[in-house]
Amino acid sequence: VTALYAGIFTLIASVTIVALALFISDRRLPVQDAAATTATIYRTRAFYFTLIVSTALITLAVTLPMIPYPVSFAGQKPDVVVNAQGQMWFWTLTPVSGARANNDKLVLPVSKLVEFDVTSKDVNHNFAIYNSAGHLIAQVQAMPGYTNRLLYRFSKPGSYYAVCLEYCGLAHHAMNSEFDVR
Ligand SMILES: [Cu+2]
Repeated sequence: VTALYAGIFTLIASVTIVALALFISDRRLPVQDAAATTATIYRTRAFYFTLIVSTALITLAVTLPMIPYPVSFAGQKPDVVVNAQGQMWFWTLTPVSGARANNDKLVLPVSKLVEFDVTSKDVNHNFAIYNSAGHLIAQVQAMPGYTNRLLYRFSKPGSYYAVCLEYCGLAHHAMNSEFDVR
């Protein structure tokens, strides 16, 4: 449904832009000397430049606070540390401190700050965390030879899934590990 709305919006916006361009190009300027024409062109250019830049800045200012990412945890000390290693085609989630594994399944505490140390053993993967409703709640790139730190505080207990979001080969879709928050 969202994709349909986006498509309709893009169609209407495109048609409006083309119609405006045709309307503007159809108007004839009165006969003027070269200097006056140049001045008119410069004025028009300055007007559209100001219009476009201010529209972009206002849109940015209005929409930026709506970005669906959690507040920054920078500078905070994590309560829990977990190693998350990607490999074709599975994740290995190993508790380092503050968490445990129950029958090989990772169990994280609720409302504690969790640090995922994310890396890859082979190619680039993307470590993404989904909740049981299928909503993406955090993600970071998993790169060979480099560790990315992803900080997240789980506010609700339940089942969560580590999923790969970077196409990494044949069984990319199967790179899906469940863990619990209690
Ligand atoms: Cu993948």
